Amino acid sequence: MNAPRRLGLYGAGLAALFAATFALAGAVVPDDTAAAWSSARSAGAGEAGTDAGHGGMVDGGVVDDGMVDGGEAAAPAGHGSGHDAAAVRGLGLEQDGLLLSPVSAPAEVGEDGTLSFAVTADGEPVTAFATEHDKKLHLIVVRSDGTGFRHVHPTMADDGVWSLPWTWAEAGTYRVYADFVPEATGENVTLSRTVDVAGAVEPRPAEEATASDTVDGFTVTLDGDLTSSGESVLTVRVTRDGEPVTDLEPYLGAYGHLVALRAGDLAYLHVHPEGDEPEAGAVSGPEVAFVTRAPTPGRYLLYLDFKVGGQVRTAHLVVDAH
Ligand SMILES: [Cu+2]
Repeated sequence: MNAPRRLGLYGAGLAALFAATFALAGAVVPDDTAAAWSSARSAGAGEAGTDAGHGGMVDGGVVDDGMVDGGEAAAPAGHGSGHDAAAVRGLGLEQDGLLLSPVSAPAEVGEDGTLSFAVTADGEPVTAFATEHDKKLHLIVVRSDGTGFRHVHPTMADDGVWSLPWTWAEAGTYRVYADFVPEATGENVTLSRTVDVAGAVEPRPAEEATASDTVDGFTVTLDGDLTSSGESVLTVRVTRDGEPVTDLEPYLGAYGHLVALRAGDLAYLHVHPEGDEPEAGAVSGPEVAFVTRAPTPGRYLLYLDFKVGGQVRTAHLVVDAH
């Protein structure tokens, strides 16, 4: 068999594989999420994105660049441009040569089990992680519509497998992010995979922008503009019954921990707290400030974990970046 013919058959096989993948994705992933994946693929493949299944997909690099690991969107480090600070991240299972293994978790709603995974490099589990925000690894889980947010900290066994007890409260497609700093590079990495949970799914309408949320009697209000043109300061203010809360306790190396995701594709923003790390036993409030930058204009889902009286609560805010 000559080389061009072999390549042609290989290409046909890949095209069939990806046609099947897209059929599946269309069934379980919201249209806007699939569209984002498609446009990422198109960006890396010129006109190929409109030609799936007819050869455009098999060109070298196309698959890696959009479909599987987020490609250039997820790994822009080293370009040295002003866009680096707003890099899109967390949309793929690979970054900087590190891979997120398949995520094992209960398959159905209400089934008690274990969520587990490993981070690998060159086929070997990674076991050396630097401490960042008080933890070696931060696990974020959220459903495709932004509901069901959880921010938790699994433990790692000697073989590099991270795990924690897990039960799903609702069916749907979830994105699972591992946010960590490998000791080998000292560079922050965010990897993710999607996990499907069987059961009836009730689609929810897209969320409206809201700069305030009340949880357990604590009201969290956001001040400051999220922008794509540069870093900005977002300040959250916590009150209870109209009174400022001044006994916010340190949590994950700050007086609160903020996760920001882009609505539509759940791209993960890097957010860092402003100010020095709190000393043990110190309290603060009612305001906590964070610095971040949106990768694009559009709607973003914010989740603030804060700790009062030894209990961590999560407030949910929705903001539009310009
Ligand atoms: Cu964490």
